[in-house]
Amino acid sequence: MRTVVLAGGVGGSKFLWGLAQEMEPERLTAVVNTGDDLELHGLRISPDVDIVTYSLADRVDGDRGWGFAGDTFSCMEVLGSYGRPTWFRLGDRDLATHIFRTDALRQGQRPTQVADAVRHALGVRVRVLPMTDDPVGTYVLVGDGVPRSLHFQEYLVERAAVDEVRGVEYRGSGRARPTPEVLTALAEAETIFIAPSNPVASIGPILAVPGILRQLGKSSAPIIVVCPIVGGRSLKGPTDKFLRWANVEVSPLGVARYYQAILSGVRGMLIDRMDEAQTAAIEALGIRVGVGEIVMQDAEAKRRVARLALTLRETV
Ligand code: FO1
Repeated sequence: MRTVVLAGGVGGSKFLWGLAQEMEPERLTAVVNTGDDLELHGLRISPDVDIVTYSLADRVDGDRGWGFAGDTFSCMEVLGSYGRPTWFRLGDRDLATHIFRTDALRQGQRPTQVADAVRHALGVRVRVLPMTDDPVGTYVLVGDGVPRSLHFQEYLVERAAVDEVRGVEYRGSGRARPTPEVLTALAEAETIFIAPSNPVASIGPILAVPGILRQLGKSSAPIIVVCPIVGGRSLKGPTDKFLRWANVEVSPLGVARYYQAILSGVRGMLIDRMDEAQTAAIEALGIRVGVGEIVMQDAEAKRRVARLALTLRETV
């Protein structure tokens, strides 16, 4: 069954890793958020694409959830001594990816081609597609009074997501075009999963690309959401802050309503056993609910969540 997963970084990569063990990886395509991309030290960095690729290659640092396992940060140390900012830590091995990407883009390759070259070099059989080849930047408005606008990575990493979210902008998304690869993958998909990533900051930029939303609207493939909220809390990062800003209840029901307001094809949602009491309310929206343990702390848990999602797919 040809399957597409809309994914952000860490949550998306765990779900994809599990799916890649439970189905034929060649039938799986990840459409990955690029709103978190940034340029630092003259290098083009695409964190979510890299996290997904390194995870699928079994090369990601399991504790951090980003970068290569066993990486060192010698280059950062020296850059720091030159007075360069070091809040966004690029490992020595990771830098090779950014150098390769930056050089290839300068030579005229598309981000999609670069991502494909990296995943092939790392032996990844799942197709990893940036959501667009056009520039999109997620910005977060923070502060009382006159709000300040921070790039998503400044908000998340430099300021450790301490600020309340006052607004979110997906700059460039209105002009961004989906790539032919993304359009074909969506058109051919028999199942579309939305990974347990931040619905506003990670999946939001993907859905903000008009051509992607249009193609999702045309698709007859069921859309199945893996819930990023368990027991009223985010599985990872500041998802709750983003949901509150969007006036979305921090619960599976809130997430179900949020996606249903944007997408017509939401047919299933996988929620945690802890939230089982919300099943009837979500099913009243016309969304079939699957219940299980969805926190993905180890390899077996990732595989279990993938199996639960695939089983739910059979019932919608
Ligand atoms: N996250 C951090 O919390 N601190 C970092 O210094 C950091 C560096 C980094 C470098 C490359 C990369 O691919 C990801 C990196 N991340 C870092 C993760 C990243 O900020 C986020 O987890 C994602 O963008 C959100 O999905």
